[in-house]
Parts: sequence; C-alpha cells; structure tokens
Amino acid sequence: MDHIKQKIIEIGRPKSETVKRLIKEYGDQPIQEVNLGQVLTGMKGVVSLLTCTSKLDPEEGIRFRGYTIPQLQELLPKMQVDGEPLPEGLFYLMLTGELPTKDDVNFISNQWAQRAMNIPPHVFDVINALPKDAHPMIQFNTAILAMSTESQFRKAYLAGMDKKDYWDPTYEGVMDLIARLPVIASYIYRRVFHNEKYIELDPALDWAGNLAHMMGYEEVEVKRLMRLYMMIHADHEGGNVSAHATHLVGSALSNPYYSFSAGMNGLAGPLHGMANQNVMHWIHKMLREIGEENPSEDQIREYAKETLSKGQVIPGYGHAVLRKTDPRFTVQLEFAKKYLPDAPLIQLVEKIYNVVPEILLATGKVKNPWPNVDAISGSLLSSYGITEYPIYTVLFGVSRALGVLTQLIWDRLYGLPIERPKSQNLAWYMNKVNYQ
Ligand code: AMX
Repeated sequence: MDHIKQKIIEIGRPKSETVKRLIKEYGDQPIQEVNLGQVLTGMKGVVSLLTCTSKLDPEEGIRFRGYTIPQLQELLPKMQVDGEPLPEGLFYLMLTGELPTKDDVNFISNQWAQRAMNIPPHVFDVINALPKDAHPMIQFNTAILAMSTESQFRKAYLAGMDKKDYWDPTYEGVMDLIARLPVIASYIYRRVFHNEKYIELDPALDWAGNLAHMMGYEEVEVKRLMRLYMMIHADHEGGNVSAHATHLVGSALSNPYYSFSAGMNGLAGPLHGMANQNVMHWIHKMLREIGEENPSEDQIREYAKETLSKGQVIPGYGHAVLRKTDPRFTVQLEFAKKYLPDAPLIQLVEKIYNVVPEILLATGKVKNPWPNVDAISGSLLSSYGITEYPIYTVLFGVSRALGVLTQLIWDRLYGLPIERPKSQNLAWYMNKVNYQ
C-alpha cells in the first residue's frame, strides 16, 4: 500500500468514528432554521452538506483546507521557483489536509503519468463515433462514462466488499480518472480543432504541463498558466452544481466515473462552467456589433444594458455565494498583468470590469455585481492562442475533478449514506405559510 493510502487510513478512520457518533449522539440537535425563500431560490445558505476539501467565504472567496489561493501560491511545491504551484500538490492537500512535500507531489505526478498510459481503446472509439461538431463537453462526458468499464469500485462491490473498505477502490478509480482526463481533453481538442494530429503524453512532465503539451502548447508560460488554471478551478466547496451533483450521484454508491459524469453534466450549464465560453461569445458579439476592436466604456455600457434589456444575463458576473470580486478573477488578472501587459483582450476585460458592476447594481436585484472566475479565464487562454472557446469548459472540468473526486473519497471514508431530502408540492408550502 502506498504512503498516501496509509495516510488516508490514519486520518480517515477516526473521522469516520466521529461522524458515526455525531449521527448517533447528537443527530437530533437543530443546527439552523430554514425559511421558505431559501427553499424556493435554490436552497442558498441551507447548511446540509459535509465537505472537507474547501470552504467558500462570501467576502473573501475560496480557501482550500484553510489556505487562500495567494497562500498556496507561496506554499505549494512548484516546477520553477517563480512558477505556479503544481495541482498535484493541491490534490494532496485536499485529500489529506496537509501541505505536501516535493516528494509527495512527484509521487502523484508519476502515478498519474503511469495511470494515463493505458486508457482502453474503446474510449477513443466512442469519442470518434461522435460528430466532430458535437460540443466538446458532450465528447468529454461520453468518454468519462465509457471509461467506467474500468471501475474498480464496481468490480469490488460485485465481488462482495466490506463497507469500511469502499474508500479504497474509490481512491483507485479517482486516481485513474484524474490521471486520464488530460489525455481525453487534449484528444478532443486535437480531434476537433487540429485535424486529428494527436500528441503523445510525455511521462516526464507534470499533470497540467502535460495537458498543455498534449494540446500542442510547449511554451513555458502556457504550461505555467495551465497549472494556475488547474489549481484555481479545482474546488468551490460542496454546494455548487458540479460538486453537489457528483456527491449526490456518488451517494447511491455509483462509481467515480458515473458520479463525476453527473457533475460534468452540471458544469456544462451556462450558469455554471459554460459561462467561460459564453463570456467570449458575449465579448465577440459586442465587438462585432460595435464594429471596433477597442470599444469605449460608454459603448460597453450600452451593450451591457442592451443584454439586460433582452432578459439575458451578463456572463462572468454574479455568484450564488460570493459577494465580492472573485479572487480567482484577481489572480488571473495579476498573471495577465505580469506576463501579458499589452494583451488587448485583457485590457478589454478590465474595461468591462469598470463598467458592468454598476449596471448590475442598478438593477436592484443582482446580489453580487462583481466578476467571477469566468470573466477573464477565456480571455487569458485566448491571449496565449488557445482561441477555441468550446474547449474552455472541458478544461474547467479537468480541474474540477481534483476537488469533487477527492471529496468522493471522503464521502466513502465518512461512510455517508444515500441522500434523500424531502420534497413537497406548492399547496404544502402555501399552507405552511398561511398564503392568502
Ligand atoms: N446578469 C444579469 N442578471 C443577473 C446576473 C448577471 N450576471 N447575475 C444575477 N442576475 C439576476 C438573476 O438572473 C436573478 O434574476 P431574476 O430574479 O429575474 O430571476 C437576480 O439577478 C438575482 O440573482 P442572484 O441571487 O444575484 O444570483 P443567483 O444566485 O440566482 O445566480 C449566477 C448566480 C452565477 C447563476 C448568476 O449570477 C448568473 O447568472 N451569472 C451569469 C452567469 C455566470 O457567470 N455563471 C458562472 C458562475 C460561476 C461558475 O459557476 N463558474
């Protein structure tokens, strides 16, 4: 058994005992009052999930196991001293709650490179059977489901497995799945946008560096950006659609492939992970309509108002939890200012940032007028030549696997049962509040 699995057993067993005692001895204690408005507006703020990988503060943004993104940029092992942290380190942190050593990170990098080698050929056949113009998220998710033929969890469950061991084949499946996602994502990218000219995995490279390499980008800065991108999109606590869907489907003991696929179906929605692609549509439509490459703030203001007047959302702005500018936006802007000070798209993103919040605030209904992670990620990728917008949500998905699948291992360690909240019809709610 490798040292990471040993560590998981060490820290997981006492935690699972704590969960059992909490249910048995404290289970009838109320923790919160829920009002009708919360139920009817997407359960916002209803505390009902157990998530250990990360926590989202409305004002401050995301913390992974207690660490902010700038702290992790300092503390996690890197490829170069002035580079971005390796996402392998974030995976280790989310899984164990401890900062990794460089050896831990190298161990995971090697594991993932090895596990990425033997993807069964039928997975590529399934992708190839889809039309090339099928959205990359369709191709990505189809491949994820096709890989579930490999599920160790399914096999172990059928063979008869003790509940307390569920975490083990889950861990194995999660490691395989995460390892293989860059190969799948880059295969789809090269298939759709680069005439099927595929590039082999380089076992000497790290996970995110390999993704850039297999997509066809060898520049140091693109690899650096990919490591940053993979880190900041990895997790956003448990209630966002992709995390919640992965967890919910996982609660039926569906294997990691089925569970992650559910999460990816949610990520493909325009209000969630597809927003990064839609931001680019919104920007390019604006440039076409205005007829200028460098529109003024007044022109952007008019275009944003027009979007709202048509009953549409401005993609890249707003958030269900955050109430300030998303630190994932800020860290990308800082990256862009450092490495791409003159990129026209980044300057445009800044202009939009100067204008859009006040327009959203003026509606009187938008709870968070500030930019989220998606307001800039596409412009940054585009500025490095990755201009094929439909791949952006796939990249988001590759990263999101790190958090939601780590949590799935923890769901098994905690021994969480199947989820089954209660639903009621409209009459029940009307009656409950004496609706007149
Ligand atoms: N543009 C226009 N209207 C917006 C808006 C935006 N960017 N953000 C919120 N609103 C509207 C809502 O549609 C809602 O209108 P309604 O009352 O007429 O239905 C009202 O403001 C109140 O919504 P809210 O409580 O502020 O937001 P929410 O929690 O319901 O939704 C989110 C959050 C992200 C879906 C929403 O802000 C949005 O649609 N943003 C644009 C899409 C986007 O960028 N999504 C990516 C989010 C980050 C991610 O998951 N990757």
